[in-house]
This record gives sequence, structure tokens and C-alpha cells, in this order.
Amino acid sequence: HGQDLESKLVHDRGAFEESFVRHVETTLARNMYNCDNLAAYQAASSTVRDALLVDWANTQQKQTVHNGKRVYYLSLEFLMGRAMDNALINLKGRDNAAAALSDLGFNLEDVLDQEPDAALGNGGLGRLAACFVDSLSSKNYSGWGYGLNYQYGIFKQKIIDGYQVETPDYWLKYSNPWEIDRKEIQIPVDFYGHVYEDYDPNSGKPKKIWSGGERVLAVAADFPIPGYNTDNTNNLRLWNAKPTHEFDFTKFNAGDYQQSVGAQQRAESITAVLYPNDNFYSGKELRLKQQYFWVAASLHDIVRRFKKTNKSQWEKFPEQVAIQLNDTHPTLAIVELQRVLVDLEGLEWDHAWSIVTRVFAYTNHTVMTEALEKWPVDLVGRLLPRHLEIIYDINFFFLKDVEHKFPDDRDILGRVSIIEEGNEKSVRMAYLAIIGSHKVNGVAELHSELIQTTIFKDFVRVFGKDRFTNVTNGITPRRWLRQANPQLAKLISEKLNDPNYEYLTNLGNLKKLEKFIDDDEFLTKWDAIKFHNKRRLTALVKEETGIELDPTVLFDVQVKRIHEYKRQQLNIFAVIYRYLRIKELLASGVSIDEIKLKHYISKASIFGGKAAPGYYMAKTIIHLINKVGDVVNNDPEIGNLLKVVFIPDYNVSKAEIITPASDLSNHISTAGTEASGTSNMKFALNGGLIIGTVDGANVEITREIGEDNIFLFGNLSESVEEIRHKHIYEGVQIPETLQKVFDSIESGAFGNPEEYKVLLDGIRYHGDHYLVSDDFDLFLDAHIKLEKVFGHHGGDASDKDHLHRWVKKSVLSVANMGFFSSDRCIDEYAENIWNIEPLNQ
Ligand code: 26Y
Repeated sequence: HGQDLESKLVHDRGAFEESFVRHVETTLARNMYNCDNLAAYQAASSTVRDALLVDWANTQQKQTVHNGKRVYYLSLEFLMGRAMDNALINLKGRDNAAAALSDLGFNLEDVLDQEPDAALGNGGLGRLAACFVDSLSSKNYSGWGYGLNYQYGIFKQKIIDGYQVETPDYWLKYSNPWEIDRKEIQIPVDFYGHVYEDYDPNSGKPKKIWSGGERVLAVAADFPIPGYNTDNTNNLRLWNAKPTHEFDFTKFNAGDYQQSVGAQQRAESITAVLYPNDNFYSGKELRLKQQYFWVAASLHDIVRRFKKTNKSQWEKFPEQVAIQLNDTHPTLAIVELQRVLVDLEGLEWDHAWSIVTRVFAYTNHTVMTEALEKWPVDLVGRLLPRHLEIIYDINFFFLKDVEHKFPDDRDILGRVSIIEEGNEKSVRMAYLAIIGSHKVNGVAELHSELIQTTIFKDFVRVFGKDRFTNVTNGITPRRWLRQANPQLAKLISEKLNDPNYEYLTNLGNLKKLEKFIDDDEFLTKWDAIKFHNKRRLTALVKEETGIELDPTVLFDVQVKRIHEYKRQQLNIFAVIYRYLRIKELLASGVSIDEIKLKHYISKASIFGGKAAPGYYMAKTIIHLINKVGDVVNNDPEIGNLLKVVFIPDYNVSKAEIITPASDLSNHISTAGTEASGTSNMKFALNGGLIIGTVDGANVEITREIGEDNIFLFGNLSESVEEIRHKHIYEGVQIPETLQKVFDSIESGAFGNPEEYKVLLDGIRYHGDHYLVSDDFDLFLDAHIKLEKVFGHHGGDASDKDHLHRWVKKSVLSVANMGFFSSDRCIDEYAENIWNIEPLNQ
């Protein structure tokens, strides 16, 4: 019966309309005469939600009966974006919903536009988790996500006078139709307190007891995750922190009622806000509290589910449960499981530890030391006294093994110890994660190689090469092709003779597009779709910034978190250089048309991304981009030859408009710093070409699509250390070209030069850690090369070869991006790390 209902709601126009009206009248308590787009979104999403819940309940039932192994993906960030379009696509109900809404007087696109982004993540790591849950469902795995239900996601970014201003993102202003409150699932989590020793009355052995000092309740909120072309609908469980019902009667009796209530209310602060740092560790107590709260609740939930069918047969635990740690943020889960098994379940230490290490696996996302978590021992001991003891014990047994293995190496013990000695002793979370896991993976080949030869090289000696592996990242083609670029997705489905879009779960099928590489009509259609998408972006830019772009010019895009290592400064310096050269040419009497013909093609440089609120250098870069935009865009001589745009508040739903509209995107990190990158995959999958360094997944993208179809430049990661060394000992050489740029900035061309002093000095006098000076001319050269190719593109129709040169590279990119589906990625994790198989539908 449930299945029928689901199918009707999504596939029967009348049933959709009926349900919509019912939700308007009952859920929203309004009537159809008083139903705006927002109300329409709420009624429509409630209808879709009702349909999802049927699949969701059936899936959970099926998985329980099957009683196979489940994977749990622990991530502090799930950057989901909007849910409704994705749900309609995955349920194959989009056309029906559009028709039904149209009958009722609404436009589907406008209704979809009402949904706030679920922005519970910072950037790549959080979006990866969102792609993974989509693939887990789509490929019929039993896999849950566990995270936190922040009331405030990543801040909203405003640009005021060219500066980033952060404002809170209160995304739950209206009730969230995708959230199923599980108020009955409440798990107590303790903090602080003390540890004492007692005797176990059963065994007569001594036993540690942790008596917590503060208790908070974790209350579950569930989000159904529909798969594409399958009924499989997994669960994303996000915890809310709530006060306990217990009351501090000592305080109450002392007459301090007000304070006692206040203390209870503070519980909710644990899940109030996502920390806005990306790739930067900042040791805040509340962040550690978030981590333990989430880890304790999730593990308790997992253990309870296991015990329901398996009682205390702990040997079976690793056969039933795989837990993936998304970076070190959930590393305390390793310690918590050891505590549950030893202190609460009474297992012997070694037996417990062998279970723990079979369950966990750890994904590393960075080699940069400033992003590695190192919690002060004092803080851990105060917040989690028993856990600190267990960490010391884990370390003790580990170091004993290491000593046994390398009796002659005096230094290795200090190097691999979980505890870093020094002024402030700290817990190296990455080391704890490696020691407590059976597999450790990086996220692209180059990155996985680098972690094994640099930050974790001692652990390769200790545990052997087999503990380390690579799983190259991927993205979900449902959202990042079908949803973001419906016209291209449709053209592909027609060309592949695949009316049901089966290629979206078999992305290797894209290869068949190569057959049409000389089909002029096809290439023209392809190009027209890019143009359509560029017009869509032009409208967004106009709306957000007031700037009018010409959609025929090259759209040169860099959107991602603002970070020195990602080198938005390299990009904006090159834009300034271009502007200065154009001005020189104009001053020497060369006409604008001649410049366009002989020197520079017309382009728009489009930037977007958030800076962590405390990251001064990143904020300076944002300011410079905006100031350059002010000057260039208002220069009456320049026209459409050059425009510079900063799109405020870059987020997932804006990415869905920006990505399909790019001709060229920048992935230009200093070699060896970007673990993988995933937006590079999104752009290439949408037919945008890449200008990039030999870093992260760019390397594998090049291998797949061919080096003729990507513009690579820059020093290689092997050379970076040596160059940095040279900078420090011999000084930094600023090339003439870059010097011109610095001179103009210092002349005040882009506002008060004082504001950019840290940025320029970091390069000139403080070692140019990110090799901007070394890669600048190489970057300019790469541009000259690629602009020759873009050149007459879309212009001179008589020059047939040239006309489609760019478009052919675009087609060849898309045709060879099949490898980068997150479905492939999840299959690799399932086979090599989790040891789980899909459930047959
Ligand atoms: C320590 C803590 C504050 C912290 C918080 C967030 C540390 C790191 C992060 C986020 C890291 C992140 O997003 N890393 C990115 O992960 C992507 C998915 O694997 C990679 O593609 C990308 O290269 C990497 O920078």
C-alpha cells in the first residue's frame, strides 16, 4: 500500500495536486487563495517528503531484516544544499511535479528557489560527505551518515565597501520539511567530572568509573536520502543538543533557580553553530565538546542497534559495523568505543582493541600542518578525564610495540607518540586516528602518496604500506550534471540513446560521446547550451552585483573557499597585469578592436568564496578583488574587454548556476597543497576547461581527459620544498611582470595601499610560502596559450577548424570524466575498506 501511495504522489499529477492542497490547508493552515511561492514550496516539499518517507521506512525495514553489515559515515559537516529538486530527480517525479504545479498556477523553478540551502559545512570536505550519502543510497548500500544539526550553518557573506561581512544563517526560520524529528531517541552525553576506581562485584577485578559532571541530551533528527533510480533511501541522522530533564536540586535549594535554568539552557549551544574554519585548526573548547557530543551519541546509537539483534556477541561487531572517519574530527569515537567495550561491557583491553581497529577507517584531507588537530592534554583531561586515561593507555601499548619493532631507533618513539611533548602537551589526533584504524586513505593519488612520504612516513614503517591506500574523490552526477545542467544532461541522454538517463549511475557511458566529436551540428548544440548557461549566470551576476556581463566573452571562474594555498591572489594579480597592459596599449594609441584582435580576448574574471572570519590574509584578498573590480568595471575605456566580478555568498545553490556557465575554471593551488579538489571535477563534467597546477585530482583528470584538453602550468610538488628553502636563504625574486602589479597596488590604484601591505610583504619579504612569484609568469603563459584556442571561438564561421577547437576539448572533457563519479568512489570504499556489498533491490 505504501509503495502505491509513494508512486502516486510523485507520478500522478492529480494525486500530487490533491496532496499539495491538503498540505496548504492542514500543514500550513492556509488556503489556496493565500498561497505564495514560499507556501507553495512548503506544500510541495511536504508532498515529496511524504513520498520519501514510504521508501525510507521500507528501506530501514529491509535493511533490518537483511541484518547485513552497515557503514556509518561520521562527518562534522554535510554541505547538502537544497533537497527538493534532488529528491524529485532521484524519484523521477520532476516532470509530474512541474505539470501539477503549473496546473495550480506555480512555476516549479520559482518554487524550488524558495528553499534555503542546508549549509552545514564549509567547503570540499562537507560537500564530499553530501555526495557520498547520495551515492550510498543510489548504489543500494546500507549506509548512514551521522553529524550535527547546527541551527546556524556557514555564515552568509555580504560584501560591504569591498569587505566581507559575516551575518548569521538562521536556516530554520520556517519549519524544515525534510527533517523528521525523533524526539523519542534521546541519548545522554556526559562531560567533565572525575574518574575513580571500584571493584567489579562479578569479577572481583578493579574497574574504572567515570562520573560525569554535566549531562546533555542528544536528540535525533533524521533526513531521508533518496537514491537515484532505486527505492533505497538511507538515513542521515543529525543530533540536536537539549537540556536534560534532570535538575540541579542543590542549586535550586540554594535559591539559585535562575542560574540553574541558565546552565540547562546552555546545553543547546553545543549544536548552535558550525565552526567556519576550513583547513585551519583553532583549539576551541566548544568545538571539542561538539566532537565528543556527536561521537558519543552516534556510537551509542550504533551499539544499541547492534545489541538489539546480536546481544553481547562482540566478535560479530566488526562484521556488522564499519565506521568511516571524515578527517580527524570524529577521532574520539575510537576512544569512546574502547571505553564502552572495556568499562561498560567488561571486555579485556586487547580483545576490545582488536574489535575497535577492525571497525574504524580514517580519511585524511590535508597535508598542511596548520589544519591538523592537536588538542591540549589539559583540555582533554578536564572535559573527558576517562578518555585521556584511555588515550595514554593506547599510546603506551602502541609505543611498546614500536620499541619492540625498532629497538635501535631512539628517536622514533617521540616522533610517533600520540602525545606531543613541549610547552603545552597535546594529543595528535591524526596519529590516534591512524593507530585506531585498519585503513587510512588520502583523497587523490598524489595526495595519498604525499601523506605516506611526509607527515605519516613513520607510520608506514610501523604498520607497513598496507594500512595506507588511496580513494580518489568523486562527485554525484545527479546534482552536478542533471540538476545543475538539465539541458546538457538531456542532450547527452539523447546522444547516448538513453532516455531514462541510466548513464547517471553508469557514468563511464559518457565515453560514447567521443563518437560525435566531428558532428558539427552536435558541437553547435553543445556550444549553444554553454551559452544558455552563461546567460543564466549573467542574470545572477546582475542581480547580485549590478554588474552587466557580456555572455559572449570568456567566463574565467574561480570559486572555492578563499585561502592563500588556493592562490586567488595569483589570479587577481594576473588580472591586474592584464588591465595594466591594456591601459598601456591604449595609451600608446592601439585601438580597443586591435587589442581584441592581436593581444587579449575579451573576458570576465569571476570570483566567489568565503574567508574564515578570523583569516586576515584571506579577507585582504577578497578586498583586493572587489577593489580591482570597482576600478576595471568603471573604466570607460575598457568596455567588455575585461570585467571583474566577486559573487557574494558563494554556496551550493549558486555553484549549481556558476559551474555549468564556466568556459574556464581555476584550480591553481601551490603544488602539493590541495589534497584533491572536487570543484575541478564539477567544472570538467559540465564542459568547462581547466587551468590548473599539477596538484590534487588535476593529475588524474589530466590522465583521463588527455593533456591536450587541460591547461597545466607551474612548479611541481617535488620542487616546492627546495624553492621555499631558496626563498628563505637567498630571498624571493619578483619577476618584472609581478613587480608592475605591485607598483600599481602601491601607487594606490586600488585604494589605500596600506591595506595590501601584509599580502605583498608576505611574498616579497616573508618567504613567499605559496610560490606566487615562481608561478606568476608561467600562469601568464598558460593564459596566452589558452586564449589562442578560445580566440575566434563562436566568431568566424568560415574558419570551421578553429570555430570548434574549444568546443571539442569541452566534449572530450565530459566524455572522459566518468571515473569521477562518487558512485565509483563509494564502490572502492565498500570493496577495499568497509567490506560491504550492495543490497539487491
Ligand atoms: C581542523 C578543522 C578546523 C578543519 C575543518 C574543516 C579542518 C579541515 C576542514 C576542511 C577541510 C577540507 O574541506 N578539505 C578539502 O577536502 C576535500 C575533500 O576531500 C578536498 O577535495 C580538498 O582538496 C580539501 O582541501
